Amino acid sequence: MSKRTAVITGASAGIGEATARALAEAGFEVVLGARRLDRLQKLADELSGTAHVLDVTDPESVAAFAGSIPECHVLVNNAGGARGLERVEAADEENWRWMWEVNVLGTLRVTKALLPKLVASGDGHVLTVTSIAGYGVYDGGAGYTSAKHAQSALHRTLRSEYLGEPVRVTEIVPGMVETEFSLHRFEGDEERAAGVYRGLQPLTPGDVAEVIAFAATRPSHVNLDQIVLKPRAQYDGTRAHRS
Ligand code: NJP
Repeated sequence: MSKRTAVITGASAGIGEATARALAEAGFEVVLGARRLDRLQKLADELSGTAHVLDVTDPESVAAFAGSIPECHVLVNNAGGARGLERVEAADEENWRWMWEVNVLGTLRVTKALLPKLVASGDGHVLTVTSIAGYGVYDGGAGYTSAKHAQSALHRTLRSEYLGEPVRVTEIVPGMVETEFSLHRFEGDEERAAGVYRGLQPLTPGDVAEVIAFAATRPSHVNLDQIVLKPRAQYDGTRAHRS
């Protein structure tokens, strides 16, 4: 029997990279997308998968990416991130625009482009990595939390719209995970990024990837709608225990 194909966006780092490894380990043929092709190609070679450059903020790039994929059983919408931590009164519109483009419209574009192939597979599965920021708010976080709320709403609508189709829909809702996420959010400020995780043990990308692989390997009639995972020391986006 030929392998099932899993497409992972944002697979060049963090949760996406770990998910590519976990799904390859679980027996999927992996197709990786991100902007940094050098990192992606190295990982694809290691996993005997395929790498394609992908910028989810660019409709032409998404069309070319989807067009180069012959079949798709599992789609992991993982590409995303945050920029800045300004209060609303000081909001930077460019940061907001980027967060909405990458998290919301990026997820929309890739999902829309691959849905025909997911349905045609006869056993499709869309997993979207949203965030606990999609379920709460925090000071300075409105750009990111609003984008993650919207991404979550888009994803959950799909669950309802595809009832009766051979497509499962799973939302992965992580809390703090130590990746390049905070480094990008704070424009490469390593000290500030490290502060996010100080005094507690955050999740690793592998912790999240294991959960994604678990959801993707349930029998076809089992839909895990939503999985929330956080470090033990984190309550929500505003409260965590730090020693
Ligand atoms: O972040 P990071 P994570 N087109 O920065 C890619 C959510 N999350 O793994 O294009 C295509 O290590 C980028 O690749 P590249 C978060 O919102 C995280 O933590 O080469 N790809 C890289 O592979 C996001 O949705 C935390 O730069 C693009 C990847 O995205 C997901 O988890 C908590 C792209 C980002 O890797 C993965 O983030 C939470 C584009 N335009 C939710 N722009 C957390 N870490 O604490 C970026 O609740 N990428």
